[in-house]
Amino acid sequence: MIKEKDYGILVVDDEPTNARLLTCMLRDHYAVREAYSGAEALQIARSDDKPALILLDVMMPDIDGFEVCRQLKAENETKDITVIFVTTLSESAAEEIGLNLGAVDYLTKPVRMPILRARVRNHMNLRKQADMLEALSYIDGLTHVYNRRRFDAALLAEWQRGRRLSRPLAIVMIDFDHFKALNDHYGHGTGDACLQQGATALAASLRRPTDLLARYGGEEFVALLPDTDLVGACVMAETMRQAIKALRLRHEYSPTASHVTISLGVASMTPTAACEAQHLLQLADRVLNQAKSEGRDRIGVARLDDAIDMSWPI
Ligand code: GH3
Ligand code: MG
Repeated sequence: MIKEKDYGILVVDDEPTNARLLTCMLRDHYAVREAYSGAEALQIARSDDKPALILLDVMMPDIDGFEVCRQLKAENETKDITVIFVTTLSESAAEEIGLNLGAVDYLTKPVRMPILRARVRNHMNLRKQADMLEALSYIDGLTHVYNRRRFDAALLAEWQRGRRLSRPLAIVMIDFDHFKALNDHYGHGTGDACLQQGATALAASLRRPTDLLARYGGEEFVALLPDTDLVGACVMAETMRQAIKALRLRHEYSPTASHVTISLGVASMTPTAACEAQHLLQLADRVLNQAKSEGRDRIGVARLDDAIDMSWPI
């Protein structure tokens, strides 16, 4: 989720008095920080507490503003930070260089407060709209949990993180049982409502802020659980199974139970260079299918042997 505090400003100028002046013009509306060199600006921009927008002086003794901007735009973590150049240089050549490097705007000193505030406000609004659109593009329209696109990106990121830190990563695949029969007998609207309530209950079962629930497709969902071993993931899977059961959604046409149930597949492994994230997913999918064939409304658990088998094509 995007928080208002994520929209801070960094003012960069080797002359502290200049930086102070801009800070004073903006601090009533934004959280403003200052940096007095290119190196310091890059360090703050690369930190966990990065600014949303940088007001960047061009002429600085060590790393100049153009170079700071070039580095910011070249790195994935910092490329989305909005950069506005502030300089005494008024030649169009300098402005052109700045804009071509990826800055969105260019202000010349002396900066007038109403102009500065208006430009910053406009660029912040654009930034917020872009962030909101991006966030929406990761949400499933029917159930409002994350979609497959978000899951795929998160799986890759968590796989790499797990590999770096040698921490286990778990996946729980979740599939509603006899869902076609539910649609056929109660109608698609009831099916949709069931998926909505089910997704909400599944998402509420997750405890850690790093856990993620996504709709994988149709009536299939997936939970991504970083830093979670097989035992921990099984506990989560059972919590989710019980949460769906507790909804008591009527399903008289299910051969498994009189209410809606789910089957789950659980897999966990510590990522290594020899293996890809897709293997973990296939492993969870495989044991989910086992749970289905063994009677549904149950949890399939991947054994270590299954993980070894995965080195062979399936
Ligand atoms: P199993 O227990 O083996 O999983 O049986 P199933 O009937 O759940 O599985 P199957 O793959 O045969 O059918 C899945 C059904 O889920 C068919 C499809 O129409 C329904 N479905 C998929 N997405 C949606 C949706 O967004 N809304 C509704 N109402 N139904 C959906
Ligand atoms: Mg199903």
